[in-house]
Amino acid sequence: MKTSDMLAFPLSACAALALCAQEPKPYGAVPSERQLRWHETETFSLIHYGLNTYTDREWGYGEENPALFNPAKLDAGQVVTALQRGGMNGVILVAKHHDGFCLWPSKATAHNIAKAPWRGGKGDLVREYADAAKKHGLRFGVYCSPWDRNSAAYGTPNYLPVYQAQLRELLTQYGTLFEVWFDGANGGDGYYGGARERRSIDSASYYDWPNTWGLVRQLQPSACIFGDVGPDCRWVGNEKGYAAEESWATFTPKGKTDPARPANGNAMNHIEGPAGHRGGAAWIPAECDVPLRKGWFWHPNEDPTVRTPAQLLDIYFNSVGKGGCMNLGVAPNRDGLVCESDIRSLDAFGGLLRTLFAANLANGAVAAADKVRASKPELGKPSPFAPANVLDRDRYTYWATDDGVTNATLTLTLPAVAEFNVVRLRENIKLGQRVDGFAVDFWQGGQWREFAKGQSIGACRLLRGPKTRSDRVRLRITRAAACPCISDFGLFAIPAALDQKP
Ligand code: FUL
Repeated sequence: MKTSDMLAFPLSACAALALCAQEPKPYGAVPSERQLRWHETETFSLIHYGLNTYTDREWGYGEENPALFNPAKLDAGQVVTALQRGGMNGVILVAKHHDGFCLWPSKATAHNIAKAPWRGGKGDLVREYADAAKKHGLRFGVYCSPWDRNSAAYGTPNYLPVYQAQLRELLTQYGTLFEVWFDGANGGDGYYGGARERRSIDSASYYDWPNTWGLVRQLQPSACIFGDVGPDCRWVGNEKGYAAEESWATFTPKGKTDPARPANGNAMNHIEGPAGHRGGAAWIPAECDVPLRKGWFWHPNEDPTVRTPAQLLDIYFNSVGKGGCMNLGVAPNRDGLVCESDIRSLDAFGGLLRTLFAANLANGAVAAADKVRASKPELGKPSPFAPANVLDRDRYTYWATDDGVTNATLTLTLPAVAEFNVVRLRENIKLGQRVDGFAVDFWQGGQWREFAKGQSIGACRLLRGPKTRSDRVRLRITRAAACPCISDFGLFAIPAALDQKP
């Protein structure tokens, strides 16, 4: 605009325009940068592999002989490639499980991979996974069990420095990590350096969480910390990979001893993980973990338990499709490789995801809305919050309404009749979770019919319905805590041959 035009423009209209052209103010708790990257990661795998793989156990006692670990064919590249083909964007390695055996040559404990014959005692499995992940473009993370059934010091004050030293090694030697997993299982019987007894600790205070988590913040500032109730992502509260039908990324963790600052083991309300809390105090989205097989570790008799691609797709809809992340447990076998049955399922699932989301049937549609923020058609310029923003591939450009407008409808007119059975919605979560109620309708036989409705949208809401043919689809925002900021409205079709119920 030229200066002369600006002067001709009435001051009050100018001020109003400036106000409305501003971004809406964030509503409630919002994600940090590290959490935004975590949401974008969507799918990753948790690798359980170690001495338990050879002893056929889920929880090693802590006395297992490292001599058992000598996988001649081990190839982290094979595992990571299988994950990548399976649609996974990250991998978290269980570097130490409850049995205390470290898969890297730790200086903090003698019970580590240097004691194994593998690679002549020079092996470092964390390094091999970190390198393979980097090579194949997957993000990398680690799980280091707080509970250690091998350590003689466990249960005494002398253990914490050992645990923190292990973490420090993992946080400094293997490049950038996207997530550090803190498991909630704690205390009980174990080998404990030969004592073979039961040791209980107060998990709220024993691990000095503020300082232990502080190491992650200090040494890996972009890593999300996973724990029962956060602080960055919460356990979904079950090991089925399912969030609740209406799941919120916000959560108010409650602790036994310090209600405001609960730590792992101190958490009172992790059972509320599936749904989270509407308007919760912090942004702590659900991480939905589930093993591909029955157990987290590989067991010789569990080949028949490998989940089918249809089951994995269902999990995906109930995790990523509910605004969380899907964390799929994969268990390499005694060769240190993903076995054929698992590869078949991963391949089919990954292929299914790629096919499903390759063609957005809303591409080329014309988007229009009854209400648009900062809409000034007289200026001949589209609003920065135009409805068309829901059609680009950017999660952070969005359609918005003016402040205080919490009912609005956005209609997509498709270039031709399309057949879809999946709808994808996203909010620009940088501005918080704002929508409380919505419905998706399609135009058929001269009237609008409802495809689906719900309450929460957040980072991603996937709605699966019957095969639907239409050339007009609309999103009705029926309730919102603040003006809606919708960044995605996509239409997809699960190929008929793969559209099976799990
Ligand atoms: C649980 C652990 O006790 C299991 O062994 C497994 O590691 C799972 C992912 O978390 O709490």
